[in-house]
Amino acid sequence: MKSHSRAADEALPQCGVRCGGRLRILLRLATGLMVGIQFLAAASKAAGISVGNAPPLPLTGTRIVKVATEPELQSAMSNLLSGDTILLADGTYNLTRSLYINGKHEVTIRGNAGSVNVVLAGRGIDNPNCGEARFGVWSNGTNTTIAHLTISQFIKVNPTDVAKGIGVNNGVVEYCWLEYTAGPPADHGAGIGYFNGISAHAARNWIIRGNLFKNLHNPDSAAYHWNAAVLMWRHSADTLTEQNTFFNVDRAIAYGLEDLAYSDHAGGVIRNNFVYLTPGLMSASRTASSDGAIIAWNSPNTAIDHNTLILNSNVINAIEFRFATSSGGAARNNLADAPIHLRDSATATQGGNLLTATPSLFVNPSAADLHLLASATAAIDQAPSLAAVTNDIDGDLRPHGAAADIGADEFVGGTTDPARFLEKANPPEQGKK
Ligand SMILES: [Ca+2]
Ligand SMILES: [Ca+2]
Repeated sequence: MKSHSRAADEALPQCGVRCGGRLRILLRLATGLMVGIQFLAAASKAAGISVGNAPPLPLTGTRIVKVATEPELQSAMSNLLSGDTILLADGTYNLTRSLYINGKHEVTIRGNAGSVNVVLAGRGIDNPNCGEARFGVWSNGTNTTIAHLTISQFIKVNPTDVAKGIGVNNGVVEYCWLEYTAGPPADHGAGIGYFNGISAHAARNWIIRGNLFKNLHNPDSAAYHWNAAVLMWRHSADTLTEQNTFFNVDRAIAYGLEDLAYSDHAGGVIRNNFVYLTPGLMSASRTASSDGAIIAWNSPNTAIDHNTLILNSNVINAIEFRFATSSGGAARNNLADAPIHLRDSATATQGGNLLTATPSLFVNPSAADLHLLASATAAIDQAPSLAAVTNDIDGDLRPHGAAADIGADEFVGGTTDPARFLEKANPPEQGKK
């Protein structure tokens, strides 16, 4: 089977619009993904906001440019200045052209509130009539923020110089909905089924928080079997990936892939994420080459703490560090039904992990709701305290009770919040099921 290679990535889909030449995709959402970028601030328990609710975001920006129609939106983009906030009125914007943030920085594109009130609709990468609307958003600017939107299509960001690590830094993708709904994308030059949820090159200090990645899964017939939903690589560093739910994805998170002269990724944190794979998702032959659901390959000093992974034997390892350059990292307090693996001379500190988890510990595992049941005493109050992890997937503070809980959920009693965003018919603004 093909591995995810640089050559493949540079053969990215061409579609007759501005996606060829020197452009490299930093952040790419394949056709059929639905993206609901809902809010930027972490859910605030203090404000009485339940999980899934979208706390209001302060409206900031040098200029606030209000738009209510697609032509107004395009006009705002044409006249874009660094520091602009484009504020979209509720509605669906059928894009006639991708939104290009070209050479501008500190740009925000957002709705007023919620996640489903504003929809940016592209035309689809596999649509021969995609025209100038192949992506939702394309950016080469730093500090790009996208919020309170649903985006049907791509977000694409172009780094300046991958080899020198000069990239598009400080991006934020929070509370997104990324669902693959239409089978693997056609072959656009990199093989059938080449996709990622988020694929970032030369990206530093990105935050990927509170998203749902669902059904990013290729059939065995596809050329690519292990596309990561979150792939941060090619001289990326210091990514924070937290509080996300990964449901039936081929690979959840990859920090680095290749054994290069430079760190493919460096530093960063992966914490408080749920990963759930339905039994039988993978064929046995595929499972045999699965490596891990969360991987740090050529990624030194990466901390992978307090994640919950129920893989149901689809993937051999819950977490894998690979290559000697992957040193100085840690895997602590993870709750999983698969091992932590050190491959090709990688090293990592390990402690507090419980790797014999069963579905019986969780509220509704088949729906990727891996919140702990009150009966999950093997995990509750069993984790050594980590100074760097002070909350959980819900924003509940750790430790609650006698000690912190193993895995992504700190059990605080009462009604357990469901996993986020698992049904479009259940808008996250309405919170609980
Ligand atoms: Ca506890
Ligand atoms: Ca909790």
